[in-house]
Amino acid sequence: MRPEPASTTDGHAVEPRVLVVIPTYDEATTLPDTLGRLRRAVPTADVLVVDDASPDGTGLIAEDLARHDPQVQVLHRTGKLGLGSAYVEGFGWGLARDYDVLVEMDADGSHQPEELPLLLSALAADDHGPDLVLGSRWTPGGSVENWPRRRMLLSRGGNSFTRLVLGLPLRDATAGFRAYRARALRALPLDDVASQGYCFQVDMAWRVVRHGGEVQEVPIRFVERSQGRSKMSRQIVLEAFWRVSLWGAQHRWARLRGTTTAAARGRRP
Ligand SMILES: Nc1nc2c(ncn2[C@@H]2O[C@H](COP(=O)(O)OP(=O)(O)OP(=O)(O)O)[C@@H](O)[C@H]2O)c(=O)[nH]1
Ligand SMILES: [Mg+2]
Repeated sequence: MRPEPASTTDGHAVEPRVLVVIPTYDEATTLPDTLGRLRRAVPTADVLVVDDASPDGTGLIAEDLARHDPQVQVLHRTGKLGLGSAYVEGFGWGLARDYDVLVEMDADGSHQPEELPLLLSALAADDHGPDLVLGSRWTPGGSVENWPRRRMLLSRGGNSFTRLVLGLPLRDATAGFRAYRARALRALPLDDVASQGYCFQVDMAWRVVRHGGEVQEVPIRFVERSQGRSKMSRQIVLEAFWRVSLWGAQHRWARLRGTTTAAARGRRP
């Protein structure tokens, strides 16, 4: 799942083409600042905003920003179809245009665009670098600012549950600030992704690991949004709980069947 080292015909290394996918739903108050900071922090990266017909007019604001900046594009969808499908559509858009790296980032200011170079350099460390880099809140050096205690507990508890049930060796599998090598995404089936809420993040990390990909965590500073409204809901928490439980059960069952089939094969004359 390693990307070809990008090089010109005369052998010089070229910068990987980076696309940052930003899903938006009612982020009129946060998107302009996030986008401005991102464009200053990593001027070579292109941006795709995937807006789900936000009632607050985020789509129009994004259009206006795109009109003044050829590196910003907007994908308009018909209604609130969920974070997971927004990313899958954004990835499809980027892969069809031959980007080398696809980044996930929230519009709400929780992810610091100034930290994106840390993720990108971890990904590009060398040809044997990771397939997916997570901006991790719970790895040493990572931090969370302005979260109430119950949100801390939910995130830490969710990650412990994921480690236990799936055996994923990650501190922050629900992290939403991350960078994928395009080649790693191309190797995955994405048309059956059904996760909508933040379990989409676990789903994707789990898919990369199951396909033999390497995931690395780099510490980030996560800052609770100061404007707009969180889309986190009880439904999203419940979705994560039942999907992770189901994946864990399916995985154990498949392993058990693999073991019994192998044992049965061993008994054959
Ligand atoms: N296109 C699209 N974007 C969404 C949808 N739901 C959330 N988003 C965006 O996804 C990003 C993350 O959403 P948040 O509301 O911050 O949710 P969260 O980060 O899981 O929760 P908090 O930790 O409370 O901020 C933001 O940029 C949202 O606008 C959706 O259904 N469609
Ligand atoms: Mg958020």
